[in-house]
Amino acid sequence: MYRLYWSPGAASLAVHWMLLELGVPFEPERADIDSGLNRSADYLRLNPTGQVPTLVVDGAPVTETAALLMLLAERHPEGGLAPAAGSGERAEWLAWMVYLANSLMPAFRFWFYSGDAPGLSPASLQPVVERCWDRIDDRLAGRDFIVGEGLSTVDLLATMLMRWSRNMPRPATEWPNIARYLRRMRSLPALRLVHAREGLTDWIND
Ligand SMILES: N[C@@H](CCC(=O)N[C@@H](CS)C(=O)NCC(=O)O)C(=O)O
Repeated sequence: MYRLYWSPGAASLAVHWMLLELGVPFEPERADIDSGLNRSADYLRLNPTGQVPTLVVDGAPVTETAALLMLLAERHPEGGLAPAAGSGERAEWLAWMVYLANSLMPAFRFWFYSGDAPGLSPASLQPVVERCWDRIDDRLAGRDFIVGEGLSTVDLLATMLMRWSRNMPRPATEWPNIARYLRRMRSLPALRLVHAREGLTDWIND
């Protein structure tokens, strides 16, 4: 059994979505950022950074969104959310997971939490994010998924990050291949379900 500590629309959404996509049992536990639950003494004991997500796996807390998606893919290979180890697509999958975790994740962190990166202005972060959309948009030309022929953890992470851009000066939907890709992603039942469970009504029906 897993226990997921989550906050609406936060980085935990990708892990929440994956658990629903896999159909595995889990206990959702709110660690809402807006109400400060992520800073409670109990939560800080589990995750001293106070960030979400934290997933308790076999009694031990595990953190970092990309790592959690990869861990869940490894523990549930039957879900098909990662190419098989040793396959040609596996290297691409690894590279895309690490790319998203190294590029967009920190850029968004600094965008939303400017105190983490004093001196980095929104104006300096915007081109960093937009260069990532350029690269992802190129990748999506003629493709339905970022890696391979089916949904993978890369799509879960990328889609969540695309949602985060919705109020930026140029949201990801301004890139044509990403816009087409998101129309498809937004129709996926588990993505719609996670939005409903997290009480999110914006973006999913755009
Ligand atoms: N590197 C972490 C970043 C997670 C993160 O930044 N989470 C944000 C929400 S999107 C958070 O918990 N913010 C509350 C805080 O930092 O106090 C990961 O990939 O999981």
